[in-house]
Amino acid sequence: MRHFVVVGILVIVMAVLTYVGLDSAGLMPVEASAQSVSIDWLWNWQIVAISFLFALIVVPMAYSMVIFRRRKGDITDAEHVEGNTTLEITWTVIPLFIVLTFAYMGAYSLGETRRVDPNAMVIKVKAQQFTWTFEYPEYGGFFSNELHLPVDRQVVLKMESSDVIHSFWVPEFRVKQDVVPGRVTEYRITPTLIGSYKVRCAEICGTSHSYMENAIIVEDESVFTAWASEQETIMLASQTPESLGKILTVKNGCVGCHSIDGTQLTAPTWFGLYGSDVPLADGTTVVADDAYLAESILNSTAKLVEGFSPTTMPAYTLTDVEVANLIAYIKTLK
Ligand code: HEC
Ligand SMILES: [Cu+2]
Repeated sequence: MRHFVVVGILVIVMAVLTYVGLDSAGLMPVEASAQSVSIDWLWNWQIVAISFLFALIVVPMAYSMVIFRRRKGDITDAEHVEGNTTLEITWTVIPLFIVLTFAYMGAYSLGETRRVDPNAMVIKVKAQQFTWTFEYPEYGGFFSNELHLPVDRQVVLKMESSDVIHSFWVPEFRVKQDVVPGRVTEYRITPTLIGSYKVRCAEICGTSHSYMENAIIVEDESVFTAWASEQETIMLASQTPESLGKILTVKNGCVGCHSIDGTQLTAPTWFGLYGSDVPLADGTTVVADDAYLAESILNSTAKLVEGFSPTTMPAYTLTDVEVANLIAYIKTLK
């Protein structure tokens, strides 16, 4: 009996220590969405259960190894134990009850994260190798590579992929959703904390998968509206080839691979490209004039830039006018 009391106390102490240790390890980033509350609640109870089960196994094992070890010179057999029905029923029924409770809590939490707010703002998301593009239908359908969100308002992202499977993941929002070609998947989120976050792709989608990060900015409703209205105005006022070209580079995700300021991403930068001598993979050089740019945009593998892979640039279907606008925009980058 004394052993049971001692082990019982040690199990409780160990469980508490394990829980406090895991809890203070800071395994989770900040909680920045309404949906994360029920997920973190579930997670917390799982950590409680895990800490207790860990103590329940490790403490009696270590205790037995020390207290009931074979003494020097002891060559007798251990006491022979037949089955114990009460014990077996207990250790079947209690875990069954715990598992069912967690099943219920899981279902409840899932329901909470999917709770629909009829006033949710729709934002369309396009995932492509290797960037995200956001479209705001409520504001004239402008495109952005940054996801701006108003705080405390539910948004529903309608997500599509133009190539392979990607996965939309913002650790601070907790919820994660795959983006599958040929389907529209939904992601509901109510950001609750103003700040900057990052969406990252959580599905290995190709060589530059790790570059597939875009900024998320959660801001005050008024700041958001000002930003969105400004983007809408810019888009509506965009009539020059240069500005239309710029919009196309966002819409088509070109700027996920090509920088406009000289930074080296996964493709040659466009900064200072126009009129420069481009070294090609076959050892020759070519002057980046209109004809070369047009050819590179529509058929990027025709002349391969030295040091770059022929397969990474997607094949685009663009009209002649769109290509001309893109070139007009690239010309301005110097
Ligand atoms: C997935 C990454 C990716 C995307 C998206 C992408 N490109 Fe490219 N692009 C590349 C790579 C890699 C090269 C260099 C290899 C080659 O020449 O094909 C390149 C080459 C080019 C070149 C020739 C550049 C030079 O320095 O000579 C132009 C022009 C170009 N792309 C325009 C575009 C436009 C316009 C878009 C959007 C409509 C776009 N690209 C989208 C990866 C990309
Ligand atoms: Cu991806």
